[in-house]
Amino acid sequence: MTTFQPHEIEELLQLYFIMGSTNCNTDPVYVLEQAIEGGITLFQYREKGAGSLEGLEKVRLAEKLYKVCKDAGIPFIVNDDVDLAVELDADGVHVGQEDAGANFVREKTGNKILGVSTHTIEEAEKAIEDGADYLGLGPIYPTISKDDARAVSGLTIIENFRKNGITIPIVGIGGITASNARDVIQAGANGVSLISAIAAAADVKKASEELKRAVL
Ligand code: FQP
Ligand code: MG
Repeated sequence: MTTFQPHEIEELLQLYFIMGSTNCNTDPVYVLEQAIEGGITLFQYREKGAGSLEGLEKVRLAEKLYKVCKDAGIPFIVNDDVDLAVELDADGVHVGQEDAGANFVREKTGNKILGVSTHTIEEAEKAIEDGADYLGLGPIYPTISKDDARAVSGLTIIENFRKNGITIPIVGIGGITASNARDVIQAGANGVSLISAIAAAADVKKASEELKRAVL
């Protein structure tokens, strides 16, 4: 595990790739390697949903992907599973409003990166008070990667958060592609987060490179 300063976290959010085995059409290790070659700046392991790995298999894949990240100098964030993050000594954890509370996660994980999904200014203020390092906002656009996604928020959620004095790092998520990524940054986000636009691409490296150019 590596610790990061706020300005470093802003930079890490630039092209934030999220993935689990069910998002990939081929070997997840290869997909992650290709995405890293294409220029992703941060990775989240999100092993979730129908057909996802459980138990030891979930841990084994996490270990493999963490190693790929470590070798490349890309920080490794675990979605939802605080115990897994602690067990692996991952670089961070991401939790939403239906997951373990951010204050609890902060206490359990020390100075690991803590990301929190928020949908309102109130949730954001609470997350910041609880020690969040960054906020995930979305779905900005319609998405196919999350069955239980909320209503689309559009870019206005990012603009509103900034107008209301939320200054901590923000990453937009949900339906982001190379065509709309620039708009998400222009609305006030520090970066974009995506699953399908990279994991399900025919050429993962090329898709990552295109996204990288869009957010630069
Ligand atoms: N933002 C981000 C990040 N990562 C996420 N996993 C989510 C939002 C969604 O708990 P949550 O978090 O609402 O749903 P799920 O656990 O199914 O992903 F900011 F990192 F891009
Ligand atoms: Mg969650």
